[in-house]
Amino acid sequence: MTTTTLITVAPTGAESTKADVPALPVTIDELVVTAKECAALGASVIHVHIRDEHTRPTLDLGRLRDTVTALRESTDLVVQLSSGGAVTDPEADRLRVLDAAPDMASCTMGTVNFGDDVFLNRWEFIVDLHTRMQERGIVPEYEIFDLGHLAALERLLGKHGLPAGGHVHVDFVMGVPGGMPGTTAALVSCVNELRNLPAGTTFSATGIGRTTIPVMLASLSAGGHLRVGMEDTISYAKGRPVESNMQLVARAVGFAQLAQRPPMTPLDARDLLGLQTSK
Ligand code: KMH
Ligand code: ZN
Repeated sequence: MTTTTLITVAPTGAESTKADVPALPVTIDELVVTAKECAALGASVIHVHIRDEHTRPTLDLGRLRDTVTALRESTDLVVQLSSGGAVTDPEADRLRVLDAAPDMASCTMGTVNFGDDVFLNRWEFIVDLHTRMQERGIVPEYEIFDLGHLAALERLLGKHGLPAGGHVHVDFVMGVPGGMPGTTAALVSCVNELRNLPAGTTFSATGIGRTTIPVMLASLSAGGHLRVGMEDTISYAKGRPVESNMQLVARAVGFAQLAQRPPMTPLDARDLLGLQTSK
């Protein structure tokens, strides 16, 4: 059982609007402030979606590059760019995210219904993303929205080899309407399937909306890591909107400490994830 906890903050996402959620960090400056504060609390990885000047989701390459630079200059967090973007983003734009040279990028392992939308991840697109990341030394976080996505990952690694750095890390994204439920039983099912993946595979988990707390507790008790943030949860408790990403990270740190698995440092996270330890 691991003795520390990797905490990823996912501060923005592509789904909430700034008008509905004014505390959402949408400018580079807001992202940097959030990143610094979350790092000080115990986050070691930041999962980044960016917005344009109108606060709409974008995959603009220049803006992505500026964001990576700004986050690197102001924190030692592992910078993970979303290659998922918004459900409307074309595949070419999603692949181009890698040109911003992040430490990590997400790689979703299959198509999933996503509320009223469809989050499309064709097999050939997944292979393209995985192999381009291998070539560039970008470490993937494989996003698992459903149990079958783990079977797809087993197939991917069997056909195309291990990711850059050699370590496999997955993130269970639970409670998306259309994906697996955010329950302990579903998390245990996923953990059981990890036996088909390379020894040492690690996992984090995040529960969307009101599943955030059950998923957090289940993940900690199963030896997993945590992802929290306003990408996934905008309500702190019934009738209490989230005030900031820091509030969610602080709660995750509290749970991790109660589990006697305090947050790991960004350096330890780099080591765990198979990233180069010099920035
Ligand atoms: N916004 C979702 C459609 C990822 O970042 O890779 C996709 C998502 C997953 O958030
Ligand atoms: Zn995301």
